[in-house]
Amino acid sequence: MEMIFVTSNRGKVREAERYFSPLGVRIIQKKVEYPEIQADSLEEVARFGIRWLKDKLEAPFFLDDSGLFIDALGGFPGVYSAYVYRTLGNDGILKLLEGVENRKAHFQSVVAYYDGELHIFTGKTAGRITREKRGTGGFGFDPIFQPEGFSKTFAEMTTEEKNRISHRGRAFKAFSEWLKENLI
Ligand code: ITT
Repeated sequence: MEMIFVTSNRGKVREAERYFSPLGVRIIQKKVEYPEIQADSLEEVARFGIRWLKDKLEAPFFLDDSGLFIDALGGFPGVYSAYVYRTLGNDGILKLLEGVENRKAHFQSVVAYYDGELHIFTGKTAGRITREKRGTGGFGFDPIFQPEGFSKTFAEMTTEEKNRISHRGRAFKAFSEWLKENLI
């Protein structure tokens, strides 16, 4: 079967392809910009995205809204992650955390699937912000995020390694289990 993934982010598509192709699901990227509202949670942003898209696209389709939450910054950038990545980038985050001992952070991902009804799948990964960028794989904040229990950053992992433990991989797992029961 085919699944439409509404995203402008090639990195997310690569992870979805690696995750879903062994399950016989072909991922088709659709770049439709949808408004990312200012809200308190990723789930609200994802729900709004679906509400906005559902009259414009033929169902079924899904989207992913993710964020990096840094403990020492009170959860910032969180729902503002895309903006902060564009403006400050990884170097800006490292600068903000200069001299800060508490490096704890987590990634969260909300996958919203719409097939006439809305289905939400979430995943979370705890870790820490490194002192310098490491690795060239992945995308976004991957070079500065080291998941708990691992010595590599996400950017030093293969897509398969990252998928096994990442926020998005975990949300995809819940999504694929639901698909197996309901569709494939
Ligand atoms: P779409 O909304 O079009 O899917 P986006 O890149 O704007 O793409 P998000 O709003 O979900 O996606 O992402 C927020 C930011 O967090 C963005 O800058 C991403 O690069 C970054 N990000 C999301 N998932 C990540 C991951 O797995 N590893 C590293 N950075 C990630």
